[in-house]
Amino acid sequence: MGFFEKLKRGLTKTRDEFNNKMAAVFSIGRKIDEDFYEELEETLIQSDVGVQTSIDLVERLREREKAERIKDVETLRAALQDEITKILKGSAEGENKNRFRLKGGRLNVILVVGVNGAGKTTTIGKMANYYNYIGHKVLLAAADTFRAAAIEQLCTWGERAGVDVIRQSSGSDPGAVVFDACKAAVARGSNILIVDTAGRLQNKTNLMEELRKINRIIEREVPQAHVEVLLVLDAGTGQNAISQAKLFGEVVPLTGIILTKLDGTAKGGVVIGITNELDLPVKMIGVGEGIDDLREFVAEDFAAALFDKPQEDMAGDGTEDIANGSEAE
Ligand SMILES: Nc1nc2c(ncn2[C@@H]2O[C@H](COP(=O)(O)OP(=O)(O)O)[C@@H](O)[C@H]2O)c(=O)[nH]1
Ligand SMILES: [Mg+2]
Repeated sequence: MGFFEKLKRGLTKTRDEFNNKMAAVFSIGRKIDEDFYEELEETLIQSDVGVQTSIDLVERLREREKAERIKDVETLRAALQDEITKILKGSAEGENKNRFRLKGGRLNVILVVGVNGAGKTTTIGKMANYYNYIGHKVLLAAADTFRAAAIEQLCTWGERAGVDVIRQSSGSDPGAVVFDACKAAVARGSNILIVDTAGRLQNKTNLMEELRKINRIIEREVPQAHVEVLLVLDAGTGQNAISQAKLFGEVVPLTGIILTKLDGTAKGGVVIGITNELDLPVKMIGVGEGIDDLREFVAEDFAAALFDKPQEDMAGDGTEDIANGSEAE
């Protein structure tokens, strides 16, 4: 299957679902009244946008209807798409915060956090493969030391991607692994160090301690490094993803989100709620289990895809190959 085919398939469920629901609300010639706004709010909530964000969006539309003297639903629909794009871009001023950019001339540490099964290790494998492929010096750290299988899984991805993994035996201190990995990254002149972590939410205190410690070690050992803390969320968990994000945000300074498994769910609307309620940009999305199933998130395209009728070509699919991954400072 070609690249475009994969993209198209990746977002099909979310797109079709959102599309059908919106088509029902914004039916041609419909009057803009109280009933209309109520139905729109309900439909947004049903599309996993989240209660608060749905209310916010409807409020913004009411304001625009008045300010711009909007009389027809077609124009209002375009305004909704516009408001959703603004939310997804993470800024009303036009600057796009979504773009994931590496810093040139120094080490980039990417700390990957999230609950068990969210897709951390898989995503790290995809990222390692991509950055290695375009010529970066990538190193991985197996700091999910709780189960031997977790370490093995990362090593398997490392082999597939052609990237080394710093590891210790299972049960060892994750902080020690990160310490070793920081030293190794500096010694080898790596410019990207990606750290896999455990996500055992059952034991919140331990998890918090572990992540805080890892964060401290990175700050101490490689103070010159640019650090990104990316939270991996399974799109299929819908609104639950927002509470996970809040919890992790209390522990580590999150800089962005990677939303996985968009290929298997119709709940992609959750992206809007996450960005709005947490003020965190979605940086990348996972659209499959394969090594090249990771995409850069493009706000405008994603929003357009939600409103576009399914098309034969891939225009407005909401994704872009994660090209141009680096930027000099
Ligand atoms: N369909 C699909 N499956 C994914 C995606 N990302 C991860 N997975 C699957 O989700 C499961 C858990 O992933 P894993 O990386 O082990 O999660 P971790 O516990 O957070 O490290 C695995 O079976 C992965 O193949 C994705 O974007 N799409
Ligand atoms: Mg894992």
